[in-house]
Amino acid sequence: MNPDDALRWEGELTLTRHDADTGTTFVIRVDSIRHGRAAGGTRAAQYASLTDALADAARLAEAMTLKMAVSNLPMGGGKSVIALPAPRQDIDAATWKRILYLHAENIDRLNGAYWTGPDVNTNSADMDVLSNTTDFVFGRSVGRGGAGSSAVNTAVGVFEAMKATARFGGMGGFEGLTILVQGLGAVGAHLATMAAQAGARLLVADVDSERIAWAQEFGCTPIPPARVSTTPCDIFAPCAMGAVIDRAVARRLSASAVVGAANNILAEDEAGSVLRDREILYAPDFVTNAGGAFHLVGREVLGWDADVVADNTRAIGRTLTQVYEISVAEGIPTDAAARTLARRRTAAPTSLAG
Ligand code: NAD
Ligand code: PPY
Repeated sequence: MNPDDALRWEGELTLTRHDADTGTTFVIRVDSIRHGRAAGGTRAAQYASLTDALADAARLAEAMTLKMAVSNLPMGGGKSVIALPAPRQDIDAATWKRILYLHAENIDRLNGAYWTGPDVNTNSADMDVLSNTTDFVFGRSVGRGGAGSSAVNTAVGVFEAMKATARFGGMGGFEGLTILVQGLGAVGAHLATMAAQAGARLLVADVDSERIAWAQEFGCTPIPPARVSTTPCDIFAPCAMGAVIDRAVARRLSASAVVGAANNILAEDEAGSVLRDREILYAPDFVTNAGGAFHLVGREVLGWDADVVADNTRAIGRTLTQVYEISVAEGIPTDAAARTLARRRTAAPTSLAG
């Protein structure tokens, strides 16, 4: 990671704190509050350096700004990164509780400029713990008055994006399509189930053998995680971590389209250009994975019921089709086209379904 990438950031606010007792470093980055209070989840992971944690938080926060804008949601973008001293599964319950307490204290100090929610390695139970100390939390469990997990709705939105991509790319329906899902976690497992039920052939990769065993039970074919970028398929669906497609991967990818849930799928802008040159349709992640934001912000801020959340989540397919059309009309990669659409939508009056 180039250290300048972390410093050359044009966002609004950064909070950092180190706790020597637990060996944990906390980062909150608010990218933009131009269109509302910033929101975005809390990611807990190990980072090689503070620079890496800052850079990851910056990229994730910017993706939240774009997600809110392109989805017509009246919020800005932010994200938290908790840089752990050990893998999450090796951190004992008391230490994790202390880490969450400190994180909640940090969020509270921002006085509502930033609202958190679940992300990789945090869940609704963790949001319940944070909410003991701060009010600025999305995605508490339903029993505690929150909207609960956003994963199912995220998967529904990604599935809508796949259908729109198959239509736009002339692939037809799902019958006979081969879909490769990387990561069978909370989102990927639902996505694989929906795609299989729609008649697709599923290839799956996960580093967790239990997830693979589960998928094999309903007829999915496992492939080694290291082979995801070279295994031929119609749609590649990254649903594990970000930065999976750099220029080299984009040059060797053997898929007709990339449609996934992971935030920041492209490791670098140039990868989007390579995909375009190779006529591989890339569905920008901040468009496809907005189902989680529709669920959390829709339920907890806008007072939507399940039907309105579903209407807006279905609209992800139409938004993505507009992105593809802009990309063709203006001769630009789809990622740039989605940024253009986000800018247009924040300049125009909001029009949410329902
Ligand atoms: P998760 O932690 O439940 O699942 C991730 C899965 O990926 C796990 O099964 C893990 O074993 C697997 N995995 C990790 N490294 C892998 C590798 N190298 N190869 C293959 N598999 C690997 O996470 P999730 O909630 O399902 O989210 C998945 C992605 O979608 C994340 O990047 C997240 O930021 C993004 N996302 C999630 C939501 C949501 O509502 N949950 C919303 C927007 C974006
Ligand atoms: C994401 O969609 O990437 C998130 O971080 C989830 C989220 C969405 C909206 C508010 C808070 C968290």
